[in-house]
Amino acid sequence: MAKSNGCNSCNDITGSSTLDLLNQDLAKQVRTAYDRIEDRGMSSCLFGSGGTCCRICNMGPCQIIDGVDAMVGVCGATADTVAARNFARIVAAGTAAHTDHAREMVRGFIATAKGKTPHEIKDVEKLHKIAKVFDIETEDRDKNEIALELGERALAEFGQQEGSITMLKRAPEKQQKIWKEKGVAPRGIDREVVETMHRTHMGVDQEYTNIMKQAARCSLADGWGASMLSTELTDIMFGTPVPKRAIVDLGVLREDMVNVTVHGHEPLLAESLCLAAEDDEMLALAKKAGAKGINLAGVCCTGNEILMRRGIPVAGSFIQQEMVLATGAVEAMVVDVQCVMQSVAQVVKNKHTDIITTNYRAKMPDAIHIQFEEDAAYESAKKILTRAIGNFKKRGDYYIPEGKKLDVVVGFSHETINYMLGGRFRQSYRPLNDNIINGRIRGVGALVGCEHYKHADDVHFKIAVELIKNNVLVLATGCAAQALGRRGLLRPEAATEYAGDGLREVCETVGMPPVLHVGSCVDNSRLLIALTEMVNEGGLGDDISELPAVGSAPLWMSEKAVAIGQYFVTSGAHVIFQDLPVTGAKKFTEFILNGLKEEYGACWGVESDPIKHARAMIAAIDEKREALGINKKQERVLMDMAMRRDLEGQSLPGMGCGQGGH
Ligand code: SF4
Ligand code: MSK
Repeated sequence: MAKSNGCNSCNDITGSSTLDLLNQDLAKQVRTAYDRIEDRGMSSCLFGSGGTCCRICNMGPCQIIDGVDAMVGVCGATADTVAARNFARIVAAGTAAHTDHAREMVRGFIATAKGKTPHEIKDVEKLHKIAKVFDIETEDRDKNEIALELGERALAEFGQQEGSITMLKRAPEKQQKIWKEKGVAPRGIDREVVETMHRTHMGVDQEYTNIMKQAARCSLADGWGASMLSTELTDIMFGTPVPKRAIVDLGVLREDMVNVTVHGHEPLLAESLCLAAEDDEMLALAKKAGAKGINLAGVCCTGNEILMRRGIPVAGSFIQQEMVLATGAVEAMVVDVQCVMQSVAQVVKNKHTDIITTNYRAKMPDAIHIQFEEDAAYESAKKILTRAIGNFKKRGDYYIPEGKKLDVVVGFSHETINYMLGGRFRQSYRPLNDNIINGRIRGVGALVGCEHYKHADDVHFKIAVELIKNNVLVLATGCAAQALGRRGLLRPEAATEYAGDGLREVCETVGMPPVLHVGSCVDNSRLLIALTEMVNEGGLGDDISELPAVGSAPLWMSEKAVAIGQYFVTSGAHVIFQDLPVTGAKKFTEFILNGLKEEYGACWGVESDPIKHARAMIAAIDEKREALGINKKQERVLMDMAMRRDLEGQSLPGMGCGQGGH
C-alpha cells in the first residue's frame, strides 16, 4: 500500500489532513507501516491467520491441517485444540493488558486517597455508588477514607483466589445465574489469566469446549473485573466524563507552542502532564524558549481519556501515530504502555522530537526514558515537559495540516446517557427503552476497537453510516471512535445528514450525535453497565442476551479487542469481527460462531465486507426485536409537541451548542 495514493486513512472529511501531510516532501521521507506492509511483500501466514500454527512446545512448531491425519501436531493435538488454545491465549493476553493497566490505576487511586499525588477524589457521588457495590460504609466518612478502603478492596480483587469478583453483582440477575450455572464466574482477576495460560500449556486442556469455558471466565475477569475497576476508579479520581466539544485532527498541533503528544493508555501520567502544562514555572520556561505555551494533544487511547474528561484535542489515532511525528512539529511524544509502534523512534531519527518512554515496563531502543514516579507525579511531569520545551528551538522543517477541523462532541459515560435521555429529575434509561420499543431507535450497535493497515480506514465510517441510516444508535470507543470523529459522525449535525427518520428525530430533539463516544478501550466496561441499565429499566427482556444490541470491532488489531469481544459474548451480546484466527479448525469455528449461543445466548460472527457487516449487525438486532415481539412494522408516528417537550426538557445544556456538561 503506497503512502501517497493507497493510504486509506487519508480521504477523511476533515479536509484530508493526513493526505495533505503525506503530499509534503518531509513526510515522504518517513517510512510508515504502509511502506513496511508493501516492503514485506507477502501475505499473512495461512496457518497463523487460521489459528492452527502451534508453537507452545519445542517438539513443534506444528502447522496443523484440519482433517488430515498426518497433519496433526507431533503430540497429536488436533486443529480444534490448537485453534482453541491460541484463541484462549489471545483472550488471556488481552485481559492481562487491561489487568496491568487497571492495577496501576488502582495503585494511583490509593496513592491519591493518601494524598500522595497531585490529584484528588473528584466524583464523590460515584465514589459512594461504587463503595456501596463493595458494601463499604459511607455515612459520615471523609471521602479519602472511603476511597482508601475502596482502593484496597479493589486491589485485593486481583489476587483473590476464591469466591467471585465483586462487580459481577452489578450484572442482571439472570446473567449472574447463567455464569454461576456454567461455572464461569471469575474467582479473582489474576487467577483467571494464570489458569488460562496453564490450561493452554502443552498437554493440559485438550477439549476445545472446556478451553473456551476458561476463556469465557477469563474474559469476564477483564470486562466485569479489571476494566470496570479501572474505568470507575479513574472516573472517581479524574471526574466522570460529561459532554464536551473538542477536535480530532492532525491539525491540532500548534506552530507557536511546544507540542507534546501523549500516547498509550494509563491516564495517570497524562493527567499529571495536563496539570504541569499549566504550571507557571513551565509556562515561563516555554516563553523563554520562544513559545506561546504548551500544547498537549492525545494519541490513541490516552488521547481518548483526556479528550473525554478534559476536552483536550486528539492529534491522531493508532493508525496515525507515525503521521503525527512526520509533521516535524512535535517536541516530544510521551508514551507509556500498549499500542505504541516501535517504529516511532525511527520516524524521529533525523528530527528534533524526543520519544520519551515513562514506564519501566515499556522501554524502546532509540527512545529516552524518564520514569514516571506516581509518588512524585507532578515532578515527573515537569521533568518531561522541561525536556520537551528544550527541544522547541531545535524544531526544523515542519508542516501542520490546516484543513477544516470539525468539532466532535464526546464524553458519553453511561451516567451521561442516563441523564441525557432521562432528564435532570428522573434520570433513567426509560426514554431509550421506550424509543427502542416504539421503533424510533431500532437498537444499539457498539463500534469498538482498533484500526490497522490491512483494511481501508473508511470501514468504521461505512458501517456506522449504514447503522444510523437504519436507526441504530451507535456507541463507540477506542480508536474506532476517533476514526468516526475524523469523519464527522460525532457531531449532532450528523444525525440530520445521515440518520434514519426515527433516530434523527430523537437525536435532534435531545441535541446529541447519532454516534456517541463512550471512551477508551478499557471503557468498554461502560457499555456493560449501559446494557445492564437497559435490562433493569424493563420492557426489553431479562438479560443482556434479549436486548436488541450488538457489538463489533471491525478493524481489531490488539489482543485486547478479542478479550473485549469475548466478554461481550459471555455477557450475552452478539459480536461481529471482520475476521478471527480460527478458520483452520472447523468444529471450533462452528462452536464459537454458533455453539456459544446455547451457553450464553450470544456468539461471535465474522463478516469482512463493511456493508454486509453492518447488515449482519442489523439482522442480529432484528432477531432480538422479533423475539421480544417489538419488530412489528409500525405506522410512523411523528413526535407531537408533548413528546418533544418531554424529551427536550431533558436535553443537556450546551449539547449541540458547544458547551456541554452538567
Ligand atoms: Fe506441536 Fe503439540 Fe508441541 Fe503444539 S504442543 S508445538 S502441536 S507438539
Ligand atoms: S488504543 S487497543 S489500537 S482501540 Fe486503545 Fe486503539 Fe485498539 Fe490500541
